[in-house]
Amino acid sequence: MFFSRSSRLARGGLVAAFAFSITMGATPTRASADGGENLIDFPTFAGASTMLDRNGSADIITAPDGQRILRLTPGGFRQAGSAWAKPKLDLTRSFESRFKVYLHHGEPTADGIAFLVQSDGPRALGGWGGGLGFRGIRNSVAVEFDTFRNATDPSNNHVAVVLRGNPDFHAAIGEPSIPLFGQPFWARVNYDAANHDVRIYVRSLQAGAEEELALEATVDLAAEVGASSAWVGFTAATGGAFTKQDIYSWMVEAPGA
Ligand SMILES: [Ca+2]
Repeated sequence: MFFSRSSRLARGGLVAAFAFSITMGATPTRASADGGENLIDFPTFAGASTMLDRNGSADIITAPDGQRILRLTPGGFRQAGSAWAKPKLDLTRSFESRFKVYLHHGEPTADGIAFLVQSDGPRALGGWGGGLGFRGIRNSVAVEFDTFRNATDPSNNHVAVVLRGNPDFHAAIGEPSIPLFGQPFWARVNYDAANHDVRIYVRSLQAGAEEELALEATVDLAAEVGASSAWVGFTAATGGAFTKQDIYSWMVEAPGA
């Protein structure tokens, strides 16, 4: 494993501190105590417009609380949006991606968001509705947070790993205990490159909430996307039911040597 037990515990504390400071509106400090390297660091999306390629309905907007956020869908009919960080991510190294998600407004809830690594390019954008904005991005691995039950879905509140841009098939699936819609939550995607181990954690922002492991899967990211480095970012979509789907913060960190 890449992290020692003690550093894992330390990281958990840092993540908790991060979330708390953001919730309180303070400026967080960088999580560098373990010697990790911040590859992508958006505590908010202020000033991020030149560092993110955005497609379809995705845009950087000002939320009601004044924070600059990444809004993947603004709540319209049959929308799809994607946003990719300009620098590519080295998939032969371990990394951890943390992001704060808020999916809100509209019933029924639809359709959800996905965190992706993909080698199709910075203009990659997939299909609306159950396509979650990534259907058809063939050289990709998606971690989806799906809030609408399509025919091939187990529920309207599931997390899954999806390969080759086909959300009709889940390589691995989990159903977290927290609601993905209606309340903001933190997600953490941890990739251990040596063991090809992907772990997805979620945690409610509610006081006292504990992080839970929503899903663990074995996926060789570089082999799946057919490249040693790839674009990394988010997609989302709406269909006949439509909601606002926002990312408030996003960090990607490589662990220290
Ligand atoms: Ca779905």
